[in-house]
Amino acid sequence: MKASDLFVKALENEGVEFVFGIPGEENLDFLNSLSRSQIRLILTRHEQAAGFMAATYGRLTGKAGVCLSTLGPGATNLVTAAAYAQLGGMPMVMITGQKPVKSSKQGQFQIVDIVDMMRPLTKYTHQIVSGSNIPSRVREAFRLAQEERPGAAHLELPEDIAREETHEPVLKASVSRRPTAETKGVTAAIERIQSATHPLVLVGAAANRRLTSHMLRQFIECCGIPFVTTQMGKGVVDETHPLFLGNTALSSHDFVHCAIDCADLIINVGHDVIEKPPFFMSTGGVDVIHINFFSASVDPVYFPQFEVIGDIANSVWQICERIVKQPHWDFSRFMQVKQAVESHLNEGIQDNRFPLTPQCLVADVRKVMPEESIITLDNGIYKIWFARNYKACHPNTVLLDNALATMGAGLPSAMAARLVYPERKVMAICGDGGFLMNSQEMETAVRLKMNLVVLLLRDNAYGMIRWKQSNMGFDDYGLEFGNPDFVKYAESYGAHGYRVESAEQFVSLMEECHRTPGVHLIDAPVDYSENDRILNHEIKEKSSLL
Ligand SMILES: Cc1ncc(C[n+]2csc(CCOP(=O)(O)OP(=O)(O)O)c2C)c(N)n1
Ligand SMILES: [Mg+2]
Repeated sequence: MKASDLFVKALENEGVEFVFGIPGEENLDFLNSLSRSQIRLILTRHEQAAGFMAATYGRLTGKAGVCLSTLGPGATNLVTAAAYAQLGGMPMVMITGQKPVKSSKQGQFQIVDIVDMMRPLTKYTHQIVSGSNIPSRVREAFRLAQEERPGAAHLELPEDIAREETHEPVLKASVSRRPTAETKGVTAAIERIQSATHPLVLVGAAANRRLTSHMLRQFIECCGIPFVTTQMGKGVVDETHPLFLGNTALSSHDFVHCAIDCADLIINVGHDVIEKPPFFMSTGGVDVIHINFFSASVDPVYFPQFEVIGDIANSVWQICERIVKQPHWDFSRFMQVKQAVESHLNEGIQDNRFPLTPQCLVADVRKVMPEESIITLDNGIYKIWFARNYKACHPNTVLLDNALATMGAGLPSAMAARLVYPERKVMAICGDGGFLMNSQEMETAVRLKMNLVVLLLRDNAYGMIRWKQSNMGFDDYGLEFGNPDFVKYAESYGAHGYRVESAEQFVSLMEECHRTPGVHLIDAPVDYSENDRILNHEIKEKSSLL
């Protein structure tokens, strides 16, 4: 068998459904083998977008998403996506080509040491030097990419190796279960929760990676302990739940931090330091129980006193089985915070000002998106508004990146969500800066006949940085740009383009887009003039009075 055929068989053996990417001449044997497989090639217009799609496929399914590029420039284009998957805990396997390694007549043309380049960005990076190693190296790449904490893995398949004859069989994954927490650690956690007066649950990214939703909800309801979410922990437990207090979109000085400040114990389910801190620990401050698949990396802002390490759902189940609800638990202050959060979240949601205000925009998007639908966010100031104001009802229905926090992933991740969940409504929400970093994928989406809505928030600027600039007392300088006519831009791809002309028209326009097949781009002018007043001042002042 040709080694590239064996490579594709090894991918089939891992259950791979899609390979996202752009082949180069060094991948042509692999591409030819792929053409005879059930695995679908999703040809993209930039390798970075292919990487974002593969990572999001991994994020949604728990199975590594696969992306493909050529050597040199194709592989260097995968760098940001590798970091996105690695920091975000998303399983992804990257396959890159290379010139022949045994003998080559091309000098150093296009040759970069990709294996070394990928080292700080991956859990595993390896050059395949013999066809017979393919089964074990592919299995190892998938094992490491998928095992907690998930991340990126990289395999380089040189041209001459891909063409070799080989006779190895593929290797099946072993039958195994994730390790579970040991009883004494669970007992210590239970005792600490029972002795606390104001325990609070925090739900973070890892809880969104596996099936933890059911057990966690049961635990919260059995004990009646209120919960808050991190940006990447949204939706694990329904945020419309009466015990939901709010999201830690801001790191401090929001209403939700009044609850965190009052808590004497935080039961931290699935958060780790890769996310922007939802709160800051300090010496002599609140105690934290870290419940996660892996132990906590110690950091000046995070040094939990207790750890329950193992499968999260199992740990929560063990705690739930043995914990006794305590009469001295006092959640009255938390519920006061909830009231303040809810009334602040309702402010401005019916504001008919045009251009649209962020509060109104988020509320309108929530109105048109059914509970199980998915929004994917690019990176900009609106991410804070969505994390804070948009209530997620189901796991992984708000896909945002609070780890690498890169721009450019909004559209590709929506496309991956579309492929994984063809029956759900999917909307990408992007700034005019981030959208144009991967807008070429509109062509891919149209070619694949996707039903997809892209909501483009236009302030003709890198708004997030302008907000920070103003917050830091700097003059407004250097962050405004011009834009193409987005309606014509969409149409030039064969997509539908719209421009929002009034606040009243916005909801019906989004509904019409969701009803009509095809790719839709909505150019929505936004009014960010109050970002600084609300996010930097008003929230701080009002919450300090609580
Ligand atoms: C690839 C990348 N480059 C730069 C940044 C820094 N950055 C964060 S948000 C932002 C501005 C985003 O602008 P836009 O997409 O228009 O969204 P807005 O904040 O204006 O709504 C920038 C430059 C980043 N996070 N990622
Ligand atoms: Mg912008």
